[in-house]
Amino acid sequence: MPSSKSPAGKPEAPETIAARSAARNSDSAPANPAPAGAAAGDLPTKRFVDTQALSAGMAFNANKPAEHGAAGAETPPAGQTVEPPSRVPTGSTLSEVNSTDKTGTVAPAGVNNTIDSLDRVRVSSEGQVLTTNQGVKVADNQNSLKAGVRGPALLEDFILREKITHFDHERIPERIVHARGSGAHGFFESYGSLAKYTKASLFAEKGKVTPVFVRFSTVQGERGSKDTARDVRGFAVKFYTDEGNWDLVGNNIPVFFIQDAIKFPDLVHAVKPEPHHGMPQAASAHDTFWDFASLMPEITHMLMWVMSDRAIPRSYRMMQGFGVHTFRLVNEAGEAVFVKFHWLPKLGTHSLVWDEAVKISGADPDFHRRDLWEAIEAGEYPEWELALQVFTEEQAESFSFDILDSTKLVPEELVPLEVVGRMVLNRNPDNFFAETEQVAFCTAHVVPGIDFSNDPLLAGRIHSYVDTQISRLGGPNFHELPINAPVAQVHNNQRDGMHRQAINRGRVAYEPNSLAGGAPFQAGAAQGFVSVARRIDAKEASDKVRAKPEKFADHYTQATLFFESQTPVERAHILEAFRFELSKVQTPAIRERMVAGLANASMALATQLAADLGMAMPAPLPKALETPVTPEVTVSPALSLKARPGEPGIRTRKVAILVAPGVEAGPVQALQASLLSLGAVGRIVAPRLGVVPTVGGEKLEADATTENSPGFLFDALALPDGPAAEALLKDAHTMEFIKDQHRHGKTIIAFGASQALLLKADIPLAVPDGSADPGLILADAKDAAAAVGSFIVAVGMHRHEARETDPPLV
Ligand code: HDE
Repeated sequence: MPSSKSPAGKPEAPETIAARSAARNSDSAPANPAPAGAAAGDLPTKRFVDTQALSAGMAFNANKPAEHGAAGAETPPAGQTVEPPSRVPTGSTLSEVNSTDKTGTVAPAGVNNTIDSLDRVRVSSEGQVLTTNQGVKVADNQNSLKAGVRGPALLEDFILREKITHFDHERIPERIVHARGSGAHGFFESYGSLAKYTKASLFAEKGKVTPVFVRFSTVQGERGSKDTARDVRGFAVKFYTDEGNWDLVGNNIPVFFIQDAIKFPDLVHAVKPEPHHGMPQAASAHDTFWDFASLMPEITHMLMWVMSDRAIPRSYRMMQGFGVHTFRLVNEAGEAVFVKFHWLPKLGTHSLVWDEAVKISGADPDFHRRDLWEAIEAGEYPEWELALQVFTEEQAESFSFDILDSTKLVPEELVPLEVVGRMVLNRNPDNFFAETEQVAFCTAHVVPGIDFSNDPLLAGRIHSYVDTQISRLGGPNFHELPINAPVAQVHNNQRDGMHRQAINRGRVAYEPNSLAGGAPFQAGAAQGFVSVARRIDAKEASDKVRAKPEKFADHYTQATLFFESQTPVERAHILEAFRFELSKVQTPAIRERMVAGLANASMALATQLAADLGMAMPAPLPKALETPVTPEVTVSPALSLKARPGEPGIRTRKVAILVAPGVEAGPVQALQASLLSLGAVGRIVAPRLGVVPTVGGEKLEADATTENSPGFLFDALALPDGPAAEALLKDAHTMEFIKDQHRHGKTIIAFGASQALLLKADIPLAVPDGSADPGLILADAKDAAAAVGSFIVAVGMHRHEARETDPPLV
């Protein structure tokens, strides 16, 4: 207790006693300052005295004039602050000095503990006893509490009720789009300083490392839908920079369906399962999507991409990523340039073929999730390089397209890519729900040095993500969820709301203030985020309008560019995809309108499509812009998937080694060893699991079966020598296995006797043009080693397209 005697033991003066008495009330204080020395040894009085001194230190709001007029807009001053005389006046309570295991000690000055590494919330139950959520040990987790062994169950069973109540609420709403996804942790490393373009701290110097969390996703399907649907893939990266979180929420396709955010709900309603019967799941092949598409000609460029093999990637690890919109980079001097962001996969860009994607979706709907998880578990960390296309506003003005139009890309031949860093994903989440499901990306999350352009689609996104997350994640405090919290300090006057976790010290939750010495105070232009002031020029008047810039009206030039830049096989796949999708449409008028629109992008494509759909070729749709646009480039090889084969080799590819009792084990085991040494996986697949008797008595065990792991799940196939081949001849699963491998362009090696299997499966030894099939390797016992060498080279080619015919021969 504070004493009413001075330290020397003399009774205190009446003024001191009065001041100390007054300081013990929380609703008023004397008009006069406390006498000198009254605060000594008396905390309530010290709080009163120090608070008065702190507040008086801010005589007036000195920054007020800087809030007005244009002059200060680009360089707001730092907030006004006063150093408190002690920590007493800024605390919530004098009793903060009393600590328990629960309260902990006084908050360390200027620290927000909620942003500590994820270690603060990791839970390991190794060797621990089961408890309730209140920490009460549970004696019996097998029986509910009953009145007698035959019941009834009792309402007082708080253990049962807590368990079931929590279970009842385990699900949260899924994302309205991009519901199906998979994520991983990793890091970004800058290759050098980008100071000339941007002050963003993650690009400050060579070797600077920033933690990231990445989530890949499909767009249309629900949370439990298949991975291999034909769809654009989300590619969202959260950079936990030391100056706050930057989310680059991109896709694996550099353009988008629409030009203005106001059309997004229409697009999503059109592509989602039709509302009357809830079908089809995770598919655009239905009337409402193509009805909308055929009435929105700006979609044509994006349609070319989503009908291409880009929309059925082999792996998340083998996709490019794009920021899509034009953003801005801003340097220390406040100079801004435009930028487009690109992710380039180290493994190159590779895709499935449609027949394969359809089959995989049945056998393993988690194909991409499993692939990402397994690669990281195996230490085969996926890696991308970040590349920028940087250009000035003057350059942009001269382009034949508008850089604010998200249905257009900037050809690499026009503005080359600058590689500026790399991203490695090297850690799987501990818990799918806590991390991958609760992560909340947002285009509004930018850091100093990165800014928006006027892309009207981007503007809508800046609003949408936070808004949707408030309902998905149950209130406004989802930024406190461990996966979303930044590693940079968080200090502001936002308070309360559902599920608030931070326990803020002190009584001040407003700014300006004098009672907390001004803190937290505005950072000012020197440290804080300042929007680029310079407007993007528009020739049109700056009236309030609902309109689009004129260049947005060119709906077809880049659709043509994309189509013309594809290889013949890629073009054939685009045709087949349109044919499949439109064949699922029930309304002939929609098909007709769609084909008529495509005619404006490629007459060849549209004519063949009309023939394949059994319809007469319609007249091309009228164009919004009849004057032809002269593009800077008419062919861009970089737009083909083949432009980026990635590093050579077969790392992480999966090879089925098909065996049966009576297998010649030697070559099989040698092959499995070679594959492993090259970073690939050879999997022993047999009609049944378990030990497989071999000719030479070697120990061989199958860990997969033709039943649980069909052929299309593998990148290549090896067929064994020995009497096993005869057993396999009688197994129709084997025939399907081989046919699918062949049809999907995969490499097949057949040792000795198993060549009979190829014969039975009707596999031609040559490709349709008569030349030898480079993906078909026949191995004799004597030259087995050389054959394995050729096999590995052929697997490294990924797919043998020379086999392809429409329809398939096998
Ligand atoms: Fe999104 N988008 N989007 N989007 N988007 C969402 O946010 C939206 C767009 C993208 O793994 C939602 O948290 C609007 C373009 C990804 O969690 C929602 C518009 C691009 C993800 C939303 C677009 C994207 C989303 C749903 C047009 C590529 C998944 C759940 C104006 C550059 C992020 C959520 C993750 C998710 C709105 C267009 C990419 C509803 C309004 C263009 C990768 O807020």
